Amino acid sequence: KKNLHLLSSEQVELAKMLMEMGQSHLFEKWAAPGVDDNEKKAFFDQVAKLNSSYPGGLKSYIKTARELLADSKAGKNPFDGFTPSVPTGEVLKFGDDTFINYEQAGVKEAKNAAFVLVAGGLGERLGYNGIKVALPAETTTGTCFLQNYIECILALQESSCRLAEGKCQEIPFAIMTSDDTHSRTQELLESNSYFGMKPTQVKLLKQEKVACLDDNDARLAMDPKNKYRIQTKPHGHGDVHALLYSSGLLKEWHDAGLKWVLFFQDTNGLLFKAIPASLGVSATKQYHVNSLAVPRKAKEAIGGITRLTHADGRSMVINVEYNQLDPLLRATGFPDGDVNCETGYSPFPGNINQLILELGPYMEELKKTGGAIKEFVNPKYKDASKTSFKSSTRLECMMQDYPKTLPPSAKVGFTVMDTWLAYAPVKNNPEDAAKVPKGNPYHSATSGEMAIYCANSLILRKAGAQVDDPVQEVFNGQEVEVWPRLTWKPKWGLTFSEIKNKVSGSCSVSQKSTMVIKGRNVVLEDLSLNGALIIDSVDDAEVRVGGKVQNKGWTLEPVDHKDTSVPEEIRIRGFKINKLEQLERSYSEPGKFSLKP
Ligand code: UGB
Repeated sequence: KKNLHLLSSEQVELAKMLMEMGQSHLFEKWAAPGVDDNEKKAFFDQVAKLNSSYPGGLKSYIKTARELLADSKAGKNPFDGFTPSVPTGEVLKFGDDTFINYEQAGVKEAKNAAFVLVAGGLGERLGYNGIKVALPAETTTGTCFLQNYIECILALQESSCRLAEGKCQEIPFAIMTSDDTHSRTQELLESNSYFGMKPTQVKLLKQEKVACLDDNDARLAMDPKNKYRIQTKPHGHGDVHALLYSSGLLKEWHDAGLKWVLFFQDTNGLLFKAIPASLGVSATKQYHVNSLAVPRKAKEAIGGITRLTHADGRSMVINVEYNQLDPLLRATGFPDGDVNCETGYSPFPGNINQLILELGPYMEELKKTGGAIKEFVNPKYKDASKTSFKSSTRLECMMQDYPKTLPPSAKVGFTVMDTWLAYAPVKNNPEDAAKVPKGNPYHSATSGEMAIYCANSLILRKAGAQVDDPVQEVFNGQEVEVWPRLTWKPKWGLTFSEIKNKVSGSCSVSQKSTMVIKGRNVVLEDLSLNGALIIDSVDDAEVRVGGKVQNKGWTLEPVDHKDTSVPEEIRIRGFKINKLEQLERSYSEPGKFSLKP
């Protein structure tokens, strides 16, 4: 009370609220009036921020925390009354007619879409010192994830525009950052001229952290280093919904006539190969919510898409997080829990957290909820009495839990794609990846890069080229398939039809080969590649590449992930590229050209 004169009237209200909500301990160690006044004011600035950035404010946060902590203490099952079953969804096969038709429909719709990347996570499991979106997706070209994402969106924009006969719209791109990633994301964009996107097309939304909790009464935790600050931790990717809503961005998109919002994560170098077809599924099936999924190995660290049916008749299709699926199955009549079925995979498709939401119904729902997502709490208790925690905890939320508040009438579906086409995230550090049980994916920088070469090789094969089989090699203790290192810019071809149109005659590629296509109108025609080939060209140049390209090429040389003389982004993959010899051509003038060595 003796410090009240320092505060504005709003801050006085916040102080009262904290006292009423059982948070008087926050002030117990405060110095006498007149001492540390600036710190005391800063404390209330922090409280005001925590209050305004949470839907319903801090009071609501503390109330929800008490309820969830009581449920957790009582061991209440969050799925009480629900029985899981395997849902049905759209299962796509790359390159068949259905797939091609969905891709076509998706490209058409893309002009009505907005993209949202959630990139607030630090990636503790990966242990990389930089931001994850700055990591090269592959090191043949060194293109980082953010550049790849932006170039894919621009390529989609152009293809969509072409189909709409020039009625073009810029596809908006929002990135959710956090204090851990915001300035470095901004710098990465600015120092690379937004990778070709217009700066106005990109919006950064920073998520705030939430207050930590010390005990089952939801007493807010003090920052261990500062008695005038509350300790905070990330709230999870679920924040993206409240941020899109409170920033007014959703309304802006809605007013501009957009129809779809596509959410994706920070390190999946394959993702956009699956986007056109899955957007096509959303548009054709009129799904309010469409989750992208891949076949999932039992107990793999990705959530399982599950139908949950309640005893009272309610039913929903929702992601059940990987640590919850096994206990849920065991508790509901599946004594073996989460196990592979005869296909060698879990019957529950794996959620890759790529969501496509129809904007109209999404806006309507958010008007009701403000974007608040059902939260959970995961305290680490000291002992079985569950009365105290090993360290402070906080409420968390996940973006894929959005459908939990939807009415049963909502059309919630999912689309299963081949893993090789759609999903290769970079999440695990080399040590942990090397310990992954055989047959399960590593999800490391090594496997993420190899997956890109594999996918590109398989796509070219399907487009008619003869591409040699991979060889097995071990990098950073992980056995991987090494395919020819084939890469191309998204504008060369994002959909299968686009790529197929650029491969003609009888083309072949040996395993040791590397190919980098940077130009838009490059056609491979009777090309026999056994080495490295790099082609760059301006958009108005049409280059036909054929004949026999033979040289020493580029090789992969193993490096040890502990060798700190090698840059971190290289050593975490366990190899570096030795550029021995290549055929490199650049076409900087418009016109028709032919390269036939
Ligand atoms: N992220 C944020 O933007 N803010 C945060 O506070 C936290 C994260 P992780 P996770 O890929 O297959 C998810 O850590 O959460 C961003 C799904 O829940 O990589 O363990 C972060 O930057 C799971 O169902 O993954 O697991 C990143 O882009 C499964 O689908 C994204 O959120 C799994 O991903 C995901 O964060 C998957």
